[in-house]
Amino acid sequence: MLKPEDFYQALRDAEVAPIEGLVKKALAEGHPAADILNLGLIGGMSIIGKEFKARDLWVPDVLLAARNMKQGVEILRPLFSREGQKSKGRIILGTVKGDIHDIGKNLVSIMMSGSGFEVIDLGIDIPLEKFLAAIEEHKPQVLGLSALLTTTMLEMKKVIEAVRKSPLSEKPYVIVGGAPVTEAFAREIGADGYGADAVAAVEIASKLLESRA
Ligand code: B1M
Repeated sequence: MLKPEDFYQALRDAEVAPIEGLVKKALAEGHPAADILNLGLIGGMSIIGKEFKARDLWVPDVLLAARNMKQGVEILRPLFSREGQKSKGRIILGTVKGDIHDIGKNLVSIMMSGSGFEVIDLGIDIPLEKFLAAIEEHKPQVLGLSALLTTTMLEMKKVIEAVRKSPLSEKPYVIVGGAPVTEAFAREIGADGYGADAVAAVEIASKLLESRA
């Protein structure tokens, strides 16, 4: 049985070796990669989040945990990838302006690639002009926005409005997600879809493309 507390301990370590060891051990024991991700890494990170909120941890501790988490995710990445398959559609992903959180967005990127989407990941702290330029250049069917702060959630609304008002002939569907984002908020800001997690993001993007076909 995978215990989030074990992953929490390894995420808090100053070295990356413990988290790498834990992920590799779980794989060797036959745990599915999705369980290691959801129960282990995300479970451990949610304990970090609670302690950060309670001020039992500080930004440097969380930065360390984020570095360790990324390392753990990298080990799992190939297990979610499906190289060489026909593209299901193109998606541009990015964390909106003012926001540098990217662990969740990176998971969405991994799951999208693993499900056959061609992913163009713009990164973090992306201003709306950059989203618009990338849409014009790459002509994606879907734009995915991530935000982790209550303050930056509102930036998503600005991006959606700018996409809708733009003179682009083929406008992408816009899906949104991130810890503070809800289905109701997504509807309120005019998004086409909301994903509570990375798997849900893939499901909604796939559904939207099916409805267009
Ligand atoms: Co920040 N941080 N942080 N942080 N941080 C939160 C978000 C916070 C909730 C912590 C807390 O107080 N409990 C809080 C926000 C409070 C609020 O807005 N109400 C907070 C704060 C306050 C801050 C700073 C302001 C702290 C400071 O400087 N004083 C600062 C802001 C910097 C900035 O962005 N301008 C800051 C900084 C940081 C670090 C840099 C230290 C680090 C980020 C490192 C990195 O990402 N590279 C960090 C971290 C790690 C966190 C917590 C602890 C963990 C976030 C995380 O990675 N979770 C977080 C606490 C929490 O969320 N409980 C917190 C794991 C990840 C897998 O989940 O990102 O939710 P998540 O992604 C999920 C879903 O949300 C969804 O799928 C993912 C997989 O299931 N999803 C999508 C995400 N994007 C999606 C897009 C989709 C669909 C689904 O469609 C496109």
